Amino acid sequence: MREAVRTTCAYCGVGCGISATPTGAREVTIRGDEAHPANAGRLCSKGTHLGETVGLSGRLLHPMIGDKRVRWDKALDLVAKRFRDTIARHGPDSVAFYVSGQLLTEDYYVANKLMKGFIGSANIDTNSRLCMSSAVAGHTRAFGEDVVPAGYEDLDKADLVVLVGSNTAWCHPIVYQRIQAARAERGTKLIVIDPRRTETCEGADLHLPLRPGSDVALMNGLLAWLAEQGMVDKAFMAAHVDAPEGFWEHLATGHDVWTTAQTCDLDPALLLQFYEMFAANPRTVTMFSQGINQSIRGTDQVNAIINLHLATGRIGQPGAAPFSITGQPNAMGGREVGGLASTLAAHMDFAAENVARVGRFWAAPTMATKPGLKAVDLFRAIGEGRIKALWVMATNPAVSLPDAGNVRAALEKCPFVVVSDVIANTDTTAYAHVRLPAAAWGEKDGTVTNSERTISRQRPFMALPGEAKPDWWIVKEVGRRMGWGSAFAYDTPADIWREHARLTGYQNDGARVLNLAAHAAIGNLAYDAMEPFRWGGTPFADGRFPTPSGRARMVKVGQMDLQAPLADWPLTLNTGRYRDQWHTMTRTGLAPKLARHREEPLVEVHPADALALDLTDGDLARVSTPQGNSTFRVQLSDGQRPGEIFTPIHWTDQISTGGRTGLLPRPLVDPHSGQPGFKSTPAALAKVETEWKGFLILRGDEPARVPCLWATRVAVPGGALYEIAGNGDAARIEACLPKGERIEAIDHTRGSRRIAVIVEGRLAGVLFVTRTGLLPSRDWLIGQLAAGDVGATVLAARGPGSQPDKGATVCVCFDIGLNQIVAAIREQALVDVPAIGRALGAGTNCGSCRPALAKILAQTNTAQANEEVLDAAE
Ligand SMILES: Nc1nc2c(c(=O)[nH]1)N[C@H]1C(S)=C(S)[C@@H](COP(=O)(O)OP(=O)(O)OC[C@H]3O[C@@H](n4cnc5c(=O)[nH]c(N)nc54)[C@H](O)[C@@H]3O)O[C@H]1N2
Ligand SMILES: Nc1nc2c(c(=O)[nH]1)N[C@H]1C(S)=C(S)[C@@H](COP(=O)(O)OP(=O)(O)OC[C@H]3O[C@@H](n4cnc5c(=O)[nH]c(N)nc54)[C@H](O)[C@@H]3O)O[C@H]1N2
Ligand code: SF4
Ligand SMILES: [Mo]
Repeated sequence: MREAVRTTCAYCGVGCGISATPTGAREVTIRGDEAHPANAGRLCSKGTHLGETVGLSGRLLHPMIGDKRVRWDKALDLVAKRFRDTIARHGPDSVAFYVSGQLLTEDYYVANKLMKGFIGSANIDTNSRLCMSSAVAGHTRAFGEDVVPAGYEDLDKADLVVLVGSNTAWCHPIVYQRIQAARAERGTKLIVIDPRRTETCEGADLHLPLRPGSDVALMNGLLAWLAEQGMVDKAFMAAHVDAPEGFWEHLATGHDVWTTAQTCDLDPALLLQFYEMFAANPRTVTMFSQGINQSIRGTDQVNAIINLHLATGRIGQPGAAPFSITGQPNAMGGREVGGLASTLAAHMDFAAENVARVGRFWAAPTMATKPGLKAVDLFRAIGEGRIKALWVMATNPAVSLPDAGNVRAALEKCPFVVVSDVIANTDTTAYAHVRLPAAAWGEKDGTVTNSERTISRQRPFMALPGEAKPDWWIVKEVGRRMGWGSAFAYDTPADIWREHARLTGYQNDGARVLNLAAHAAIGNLAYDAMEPFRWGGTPFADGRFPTPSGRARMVKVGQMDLQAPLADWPLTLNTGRYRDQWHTMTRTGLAPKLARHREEPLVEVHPADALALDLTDGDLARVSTPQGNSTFRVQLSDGQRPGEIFTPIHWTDQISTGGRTGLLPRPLVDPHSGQPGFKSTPAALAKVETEWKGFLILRGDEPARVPCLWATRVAVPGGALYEIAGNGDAARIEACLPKGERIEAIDHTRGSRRIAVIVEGRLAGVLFVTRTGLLPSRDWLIGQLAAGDVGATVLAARGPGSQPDKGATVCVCFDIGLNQIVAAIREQALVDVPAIGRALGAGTNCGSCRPALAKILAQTNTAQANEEVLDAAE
């Protein structure tokens, strides 16, 4: 066994430290790094199961031109030549990079420098445009610079935490656990503002299920009420904050409790409870993410929150801050290097003196002098033929951009598409002329910045497989081949780090808070050994802001008009994440344990809507919008508001025939930030009938194309499970089974079909289909993939003395299902989450399922109480 390597988690912006101990060439034991300030040793379900994703299944291992493997030299020469030729013929703005918050800072820096300093265009945008560009725009409007004025320790010190548009329990689980610890230890109050009742609400004191898009009305209403109560911090305002003309007059009308309650569709009593809790707790952290940012008025929503904090002086103080929590592991690093089309570099914009300064520093021949195209506009320009060469790095836009059908049409038309990815076949690489194999997590070497501005090292602990290369290396090789050898003469990530850090300090007299100059003059060994550190200290503690006047700015924001439902599109579609999947599933999709939490893409529907549409749990239904349609499995949920449905963003063409959320949202964006309004799209829902349903289990990781209406794949130990449904003869599905010894039971009258294929004594494939009956639990059959001899009784789908169905997996660490938990609560009269932990182990490792356990406990107790009432009545 080799020594443990300290690195940082591959996934979310919490940025947890990991201690990775390689146990084989592509095997690793993962533990939380106790010395890391972000997590102090804790990891959520995704981090805990990172080890399941480091195999080579599906990896892109060689440069490819079309379907032909080529040498690196050939691929890089082609990329350089095509970009050079396109620029020569059509100018610098005819090419573009579309990059990602999943690049390391060093990768990002090199890509940004090549585009903005040498190609001479700012057409480099990033998936962070879809993620937190409204927060960036909001910070810049209020503070003069994109600085997040909070740290995780503020959550320990706050008396009130308000989560707005954030499903923290699923998306930032370690931060959520920290908030829950503060609740337990200090009685910190927690309020959740989200149209859906998510698991984040399980541990909250108050949940405000507001009408989507009404957050400005809510925040303005609160500020108007505070002003009326005399709770505005006049001294702080006078010393440090400018409010625009008419700001208070604007709030003085139309923001009373009744009007606000009506706009937000909330009970006025609930609203007042929120107001009073906010008023009573000066130490407030308001944490927000996509429910705020991903709106066509996202920037105004951000400023409505910041206004509250400025007006009450709740900023720059321990436990008091507006806190934009970031999604991707290096969303913040991307902002620091300036990798958005709307920023230049190192927290500088395109003001002439900045362009000159950065041009001097880079010794750049052709500086971009104006912002480039933002993601949605950029892909529109590709579709219109204005951009003729595109390089995509570490993102999957064919899935994740709004109106993805049109994005695909644009990619199809683009004369030259390069994709750098770690995975060979994604919905985006399908359009690539050139695919470049990038280094993946565990091989990459560089730095990332988390939500609280802490910079940490990602360190490699595995060798680069095949011909994979780090992203920075790929970009600098293209830069060199385009003729700028000396500007891209980096040998190691440390070379790039030093240059980036120097630029942040270059001619920075304090006007820019971001200044890493103190970390610039370090040697390679010191870079390797770099400990996590946070830049910026406690921003704004002295009440000074990086605006020309040194004062923060309130922004006058009004509630947008909320449309009444449209006749053809009567529902509102909201989209977001699942606890155990990451985005387009290229990596979490490889982990059998993570697949168990949600095995199919669900559309969550309020029971009243389901009744009207004749839908029940487990049906298939088509979600349509003016942009497109896709089919999902129905799940009834009283956590939805009536009229609103929710679908997950994770499923792609690679793993499912349905669940394609990306096809559905409108490509409408916020006017300041260009961030799309992913959370709210007019939609319709209709049942999809099928004549039969079934499942298919196949050994190995070669994906099968199952020819039927519904087929969705998840990884299981040793193979894959497909849930399937369709019309007509199901016999054609048999073509998906491998060749081998067949055991079969086919009942034509009842339309049932059970087939198992045995190869060399081991189970290689199973197909179960029924037209009328029920299907057995898949668990035992899946277990047989790993077992040795399989007997002739395999079609019974259960072994001797096999256990009852465990139900949907809740705790992935210990593989505990819903049915087991309900049974234990009932039989052992368990009263709280720790008691469930003692009885079953569930929730005692990573803790990600504790909110789910709390919910199951409450539901089981209610069901039991109802049964007792009924019993008593009889
Ligand atoms: N498990 C998991 N974790 C992740 C990720 C992942 O893919 N999987 N991705 C990471 C990334 S990149 C990101 S950006 C973050 C995202 O983290 P979050 O922002 O927490 O996640 P989402 O599920 O996108 O949306 C958050 C919530 O906003 C609510 N919402 C919708 N409309 C409104 C509204 O009008 N007002 C309010 N107040 N709320 C609204 C939704 O109902 C939803 O519950 O997660 C990060 N962490
Ligand atoms: N409807 C809807 N759409 C959304 C959202 C939503 O809430 N609703 N959320 C948006 C948000 S916030 C985000 S952040 C995006 C995320 O959307 P994407 O960025 O498209 O999603 P990922 O699956 O993370 O894509 C990352 C790609 O990079 C590859 N990759 C991983 N590591 C590396 C590496 O080191 N180098 C290279 N070159 N490639 C690598 C992966 O295999 C994968 O193909 O989705 C956005 N889209
Ligand atoms: S909260 Fe989970 S996914 Fe996010 S960084 Fe920590 S371990 Fe990784
Ligand atoms: Mo994101």
